[in-house]
Amino acid sequence: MAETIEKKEVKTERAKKVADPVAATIDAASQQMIRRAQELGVETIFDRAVTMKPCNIGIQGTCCKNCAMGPCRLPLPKSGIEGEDERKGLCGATANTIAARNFARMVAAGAAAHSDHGRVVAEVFLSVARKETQDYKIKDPNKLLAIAAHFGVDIKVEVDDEEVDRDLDEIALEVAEKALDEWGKAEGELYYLKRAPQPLYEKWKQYGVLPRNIDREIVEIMHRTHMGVDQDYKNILKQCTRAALADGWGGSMIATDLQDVMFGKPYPLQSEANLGVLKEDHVNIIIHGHEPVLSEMIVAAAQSKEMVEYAKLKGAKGIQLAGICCTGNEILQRHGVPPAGTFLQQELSIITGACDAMVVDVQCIFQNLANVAKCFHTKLITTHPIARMEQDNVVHIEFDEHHAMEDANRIVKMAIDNFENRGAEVMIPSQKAAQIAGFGVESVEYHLGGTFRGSYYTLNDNIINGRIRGVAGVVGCNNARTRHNEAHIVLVKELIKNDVIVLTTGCNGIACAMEGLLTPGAAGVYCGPGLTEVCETVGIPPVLHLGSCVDNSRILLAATEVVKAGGLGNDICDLPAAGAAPEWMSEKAISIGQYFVASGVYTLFGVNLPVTGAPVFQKHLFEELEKLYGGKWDLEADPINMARKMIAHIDKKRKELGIDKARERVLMDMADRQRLEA
Ligand code: BF8
Repeated sequence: MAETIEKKEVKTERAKKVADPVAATIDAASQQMIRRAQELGVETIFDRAVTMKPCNIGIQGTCCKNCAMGPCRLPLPKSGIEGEDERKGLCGATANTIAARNFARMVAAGAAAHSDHGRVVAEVFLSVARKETQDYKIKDPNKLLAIAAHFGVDIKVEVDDEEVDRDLDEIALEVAEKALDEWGKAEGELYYLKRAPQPLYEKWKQYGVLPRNIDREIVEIMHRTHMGVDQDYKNILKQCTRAALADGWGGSMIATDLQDVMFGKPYPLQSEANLGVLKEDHVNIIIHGHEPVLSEMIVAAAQSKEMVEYAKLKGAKGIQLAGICCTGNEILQRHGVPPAGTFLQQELSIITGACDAMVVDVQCIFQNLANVAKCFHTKLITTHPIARMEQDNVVHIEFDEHHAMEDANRIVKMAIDNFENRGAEVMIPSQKAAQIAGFGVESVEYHLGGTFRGSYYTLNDNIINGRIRGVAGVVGCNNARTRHNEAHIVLVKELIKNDVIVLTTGCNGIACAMEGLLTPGAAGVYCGPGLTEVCETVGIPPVLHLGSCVDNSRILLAATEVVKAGGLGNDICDLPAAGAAPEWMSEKAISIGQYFVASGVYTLFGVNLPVTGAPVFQKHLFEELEKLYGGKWDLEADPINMARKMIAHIDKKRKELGIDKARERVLMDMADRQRLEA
C-alpha cells in the first residue's frame, strides 16, 4: 500500500507543470533564477501561476460572499446582457451592487494599508516630538516648517510686539498631535484636502466626499457593504471616493511628509537595480516590505563601523544592503541602497543562495518566502506585530521605536553570523543597471523650476511649447498573471518615445530602473526629440522616480504645483496628464486609482478589473465619474494601446488648453528634423 502511494506522488511530481522562464518574465536575471529554482526543485509564484487559474466569476467582480447564504455568483452570461439585467443574489443584490461592494472593500483594504503605515509613522514622530526616543530625530526642519502651515500650526509667535520664530520642539509636538488626530478626530475634515487646487476642493465639497477622518471612512465602507445596507452602486462608490481621498490626501500624504521630516527629503542620487546588486563576498541583507521606520535603522546599523568590522571578522568583505518592493524604494530614495528587484523577484532573491537575511515588515510579502528560505541558509525575519508567519523557520524580532537601534543591530548581527552558513549553491545573476533615483516635489522644482520665478515654471513652459507633450504617472505592482515587467517597460518606452515625461513610483520605478530608463542617458536613446532636449539640457532622466506607493502623494502634489505655476488650466483635470498601473495586483492600487480619478486623472489599469461582470457599474467608473471629478477609470491590457489612449487623452487636453498648435511647431523645428533624419 505504502509503495503505491509513493509511486503516485512521484508520478504527480513528474507531471507537475512549471513556468516557462522566458514566458514568465522579460528580465534575464529573473529567467536565470526561475530556471535555477526549477533545477533545485524549489517552487515559485511563476510555477503556481501555471498550475492555478483564477476564478472566472471572481475576476468579473460578481461573486458576493458577504453573508452565509452565499457565496452568490452572478457571472455575465456568455451572450452578454440584453435589456433588463435579471441577475440577483439570494437577497436580491444585483450584479452592480455586488461589484460595487467588492470594489469598495478593495478601496477600504488599500486605504487601510497605506493609512495604517502613515499612522505608525505619525506615532513614531510623536515619540520624537515628546523626546521619548533617541534613535529618531528631525532631520529636515524645513520640511516640518513647510507642513506645519497645512495643519494650521503657527511657526511664528509674538514676543513683545515682535514676531519671532517659534520653538521647533513646540511646533513638532503640535504637528505630531494634529497629524495623529487625523485618524480619529470627531469633527471637521482632513487638513490636507485644502492643499488641492481650489476648484477640485470645491468639487469634493459639492459632491459630499470630503473625508472627515481617515479611520471613519474605512469603517464606513465596511458597514455600508455589510449584508443589507447600501444597495445603490453610485452611493457605494461615493464612499469609495471619500475613503480613497482619505488615503491619497490623508494617510499616504502624511506618511510621506513625516518620513521626509524624520529621514530627510529625497534628492537625486546614484544607485543600481536588479539581482546583480547582491555580492558573493559580502553579507547580503535584503529589506522587504513598506514601512521605512525600521529599515532606516538597519541602514544605519549596517553602515556602522562596528558592524562592518564584525562582518570582516566573519570572513566577509563588507555588508551589502538591498531592497525589494517599497521599503526598498524608501531606502533607495534617501540612501541610494539598490533594489534587488520588484515584487515578483522576492523569492528569486533568496534563490541566489546569497541572501543571508531577509527582513520583512508589512504588505506584498509572499507567505511562500518561508518555504523558499527553508531550502537555503537564509534567515527570514519578521519584524511587525501585525505581520507574522506561521512557519517554524521564521524568526520574529519585534521592532519598537523606543529601542529601534538595538533591534536593528540584532538583525544585522544575525545576518552576519549567518554568512558562514552559505551553501555551495550560490548563483548571483550578473544583471544590474545604473539609475538616478531620489526625485520629489522639491527636487523636481529644483530641476524643472524657473531660476527667478521658482515653482514649476520651466516644466510648464516646456509643456506649453510642446517639447514635453504631457505628463504620465506610471505606477504599481507586478502581477504573476502577466509577463513580469513587460507591460511596465513597453508602456513607459512608448510614452517617452512620444515626448511624454513619466513620473514613477512603486514596482514600476524598480522595473524602469532595471531597464536603464532612470538615467539621463536614456533620453537620447528612447525619447522623442522634445523630451530628449529637455532631459539633456537639465540633466534628468525621462522617467523620474518619486518613491514608494505612499509617495503617490508626491504625484498629487507635483500636479498641484503644475496647476499653480499657471498656463495649464485651473485644476488637475485640465492638465495634459494621465495615469496608469499596467501590472497592478494589490488592493492598494485600487485605492490609489480611485483617488487619482477623484483628483481629475484619467487612470488606466492593465491585466483586468473586477468590475467587468457589472456593465452598468463599470460605465459609472469608466464614463460618468468624469462628469463629476474630471477623471475616469479605464481598462486596457495591451501596453501599446494603453499608451495610445493616454497620449490621445493628453492631446485632447492640449487642444482644450489651446496649446496643440505649439506642439506642431516644435515638431517642425530644424534641429529636430535633423535628429530624426540622423
Ligand atoms: O506598495 S507597487 S507590488 S511593493 S503594492 Fe506592492 Fe504593488 Fe509593488 Fe509597494 Ni505598491
